[in-house]
Amino acid sequence: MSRLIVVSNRISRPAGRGAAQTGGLAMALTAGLRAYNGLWFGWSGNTTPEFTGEITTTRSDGVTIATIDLEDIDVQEYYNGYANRTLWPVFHYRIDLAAYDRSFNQGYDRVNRRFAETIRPLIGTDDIVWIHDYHMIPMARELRRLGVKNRIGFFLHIPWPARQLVTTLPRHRQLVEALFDYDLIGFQTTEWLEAFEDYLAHEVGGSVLADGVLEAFGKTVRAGAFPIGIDAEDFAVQVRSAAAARMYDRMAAQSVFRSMIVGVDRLDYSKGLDERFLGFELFLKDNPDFHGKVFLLQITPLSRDDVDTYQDIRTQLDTLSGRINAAFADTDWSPIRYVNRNYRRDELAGVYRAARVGLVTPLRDGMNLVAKEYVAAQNPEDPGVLILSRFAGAALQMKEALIVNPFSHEELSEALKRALTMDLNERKRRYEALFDGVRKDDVTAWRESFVKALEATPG
Ligand code: ADQ
Repeated sequence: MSRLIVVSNRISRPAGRGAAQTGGLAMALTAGLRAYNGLWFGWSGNTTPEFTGEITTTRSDGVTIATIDLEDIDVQEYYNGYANRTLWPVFHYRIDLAAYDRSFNQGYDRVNRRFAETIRPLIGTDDIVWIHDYHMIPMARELRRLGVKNRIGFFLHIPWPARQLVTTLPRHRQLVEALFDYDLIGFQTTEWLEAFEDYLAHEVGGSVLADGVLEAFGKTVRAGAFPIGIDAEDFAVQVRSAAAARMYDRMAAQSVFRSMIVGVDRLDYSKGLDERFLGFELFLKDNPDFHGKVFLLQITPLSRDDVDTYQDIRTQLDTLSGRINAAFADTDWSPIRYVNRNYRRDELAGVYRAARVGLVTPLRDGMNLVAKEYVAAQNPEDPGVLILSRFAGAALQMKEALIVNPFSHEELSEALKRALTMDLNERKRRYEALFDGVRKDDVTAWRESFVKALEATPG
């Protein structure tokens, strides 16, 4: 088959199977590229005083990695600006947090053009190009302008929001039209795909033709739902590792006579952390008999710390966890352990396994891989219970979880009680169905179905 070229904003270096690296998207792409002798192109994460387009190439574990440095202003306008201050909040239903600034648009277009111009000479005639996520929406348009005729696919890792939100974006029409320069657009779920189709029908007179072909702007594009999964095989290796066992023992020693509830999320307002803390607070108020018998371990590495909103939410969560602990703690017990650091994947696997409840309650999430990792880490003989937000893409697949509305503190509180008191038979039944899905719909199935669909497009 042809070579696969993957383009994404950031790159994390492949570190081999079983390596304890982090990152949902990074894990997924590394696994994919290894199978296709692929090339992965993106921003190095470094800045340079003046953009040169100089590519740094390294080869690691069957994957060629090509990176470029960006100027400081690029990072401000494109990454911290249009991507994370405009698109991310709007696509996660937080138009109240979105900033619209002309310089952000310009930076976004400039960086996409720079990416396209730099990678253009690396694209061979038979290569297929797979572009990832909201940072890179106009990249196909730029590549087409440079004469690239190859098949180009796009995958959106985050939700596609309802059209009433998309239309708040000052340049929504151009943004959507740029997607019609791809051969295939992939969404995480049918819900996000339908929202996209709804926008086309109502805003630009588009229509859905047969076989997932969409028509608008006098062009056609194929689109489909391709739910991402975890590298289940690799995760099984992590779960069986010595580091996972050590972490499991450490956590188990902490939870003698106590049940642990775990949350693992980047620090982001879309993850619903304050609502989660408030739901847990209500649970403690409503269930005094659980005092001293349960604690919530919330593992939350800081992210996007250059963006003000992220600093605000950090302060908010510090205050909230402090307040709840002050109100309920006893000499030998604090209800919330709130930890702002990264763990290795094998260590996380041990933490998940030791937790009686996995609490995954984003207010809006493209998919959510933590839900799948939590299930994959469970002991089949004594599995824990997954509580999952109905607003995570994963909820469409993981129906045997306890599905909740994360905005409702009552629902969170009731689900916690139900999970903590669920009998072994019901826990096993739910776990087995969930684990089956996690194993079957893994990252390999995702990658293969997308690449196959892209190869099958008329080009
Ligand atoms: P994210 O918003 O980053 O991804 P998610 O899918 O939950 O969300 O992936 C997070 C990953 O980071 C998981 O693999 C998790 O284990 C890891 N992680 C989180 N906290 C960690 C910690 N403290 N230490 C180590 N690892 C940690 C985006 C979209 C999602 C979509 C993914 C993949 O927002 O909806 O599921 O891309 O498409």
